[in-house]
Amino acid sequence: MFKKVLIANRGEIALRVIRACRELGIATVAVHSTADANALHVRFADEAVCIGPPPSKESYLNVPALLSAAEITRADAIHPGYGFLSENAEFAEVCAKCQITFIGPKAEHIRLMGNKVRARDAAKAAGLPLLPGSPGVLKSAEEAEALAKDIGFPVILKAAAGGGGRGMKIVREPRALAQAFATASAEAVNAFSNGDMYLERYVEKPRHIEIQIVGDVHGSVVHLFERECSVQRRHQKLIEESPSMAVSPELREEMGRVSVEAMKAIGYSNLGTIEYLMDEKGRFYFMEMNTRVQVEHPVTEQVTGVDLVRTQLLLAAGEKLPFTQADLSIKGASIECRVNAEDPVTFAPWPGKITAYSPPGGYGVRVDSAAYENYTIPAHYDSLVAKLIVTADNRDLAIRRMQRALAEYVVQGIRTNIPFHRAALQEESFIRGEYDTRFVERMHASETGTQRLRKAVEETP
Ligand code: MV4
Repeated sequence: MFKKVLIANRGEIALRVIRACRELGIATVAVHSTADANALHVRFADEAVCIGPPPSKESYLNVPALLSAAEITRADAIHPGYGFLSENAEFAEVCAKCQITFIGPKAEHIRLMGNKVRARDAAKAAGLPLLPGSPGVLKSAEEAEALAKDIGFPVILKAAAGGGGRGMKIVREPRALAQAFATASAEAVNAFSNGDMYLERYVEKPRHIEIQIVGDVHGSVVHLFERECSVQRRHQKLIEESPSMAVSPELREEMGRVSVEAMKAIGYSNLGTIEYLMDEKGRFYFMEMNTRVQVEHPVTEQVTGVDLVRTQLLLAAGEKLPFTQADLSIKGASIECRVNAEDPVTFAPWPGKITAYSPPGGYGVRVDSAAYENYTIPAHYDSLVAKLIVTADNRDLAIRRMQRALAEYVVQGIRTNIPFHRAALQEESFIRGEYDTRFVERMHASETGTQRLRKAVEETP
């Protein structure tokens, strides 16, 4: 096992990794920007190294500074968390060159999944279901037009280097396609220095369902069932849950089985998440794969009893999977609300000093956060204040427990989206489990939705 792990991240995920290391008897090194000198991850780690000024490019993304920090502290592994360098294949390679274990999958798989066209082709070859679309990269507007006529409209153009909602364009009629292709490709060159595009049939009201995968370096792979992440705004997830109301036991078995088979086929190891779009008929299609630990991993931990970050560390050290598929099942229901420092109505970021802080607790409540009273949330990074996770025997009780926990939560001095969550969890479509990726849009457009939101703002201290 590793003797010392450097955590190339900040905030709640840095704490999550530090805690897992401590339980394994592994020493930890925190790195931080000058803006994070008072951050909790710095205090929780055994050692801390300042790696640069506030902008991420000069600190948390600064590869030479990170490797120097690892070298001077004699760390033998780096955990990248999520975001930052977690899906950077070059970083994973340079770690290996420096004899430092990158805690994650092979660089080859990070690179493969980072290119959405190659990922799509690999998914198809590995037996995953795809929407009808272009094989490989689109070579011209004419090719796109011919394909779209076969597939039928609407279609969606996506950038090979995009992902997570960046570099996409929906096209609803044949005469709009050539222009859309030119614009989207030019935008992709601008944003990613890669104008490669592909095309798929567009699904109007999809659900976002993802399968958690875990593999060891000896070829064993299992799945840890699904998470539903359809409550999003501008591709930022707000509420995640496991299990999904849209997934029957039979569908769960099938989605899990094909996902595991695909990962075995490509020789994938460590944690991974296969994202699927689900249409109104419950058919599922490969969308993208994430090659990191995800923000929403706790809901899976809560219903399976598997510590995913501990498992990630064990697998990176070469250990065999400590469980088989037959050992795994879902117990109860878990929901996560992402508490962000933002206006609950407009979603405008609202960093600043937390003047009063009292998190909820009690049975079935978990708060993954790096916030504390008098802490100032810097404006340089994401707006996540806390992940509030509840677990219960069934989904109805989980929703009630979440409402109870949200009502207990005191965060003063900044604005948070706690009122948004209180209102969202009152939506009939959420309660029934009949929602899709347009949920937030619909809630904001409805009279009762906005009324509940206003009332929740008033009731939140
Ligand atoms: C789609 C789609 C509909 N049809 N692809 C958004 C994120 C990126 N991973 C892919 N995305 C989508 N791809 C086809 N063929 C709709 C979306 C989409 C979406 C997907 C998941 C969760 C929220 C979303 C919000 C808008 C669009």
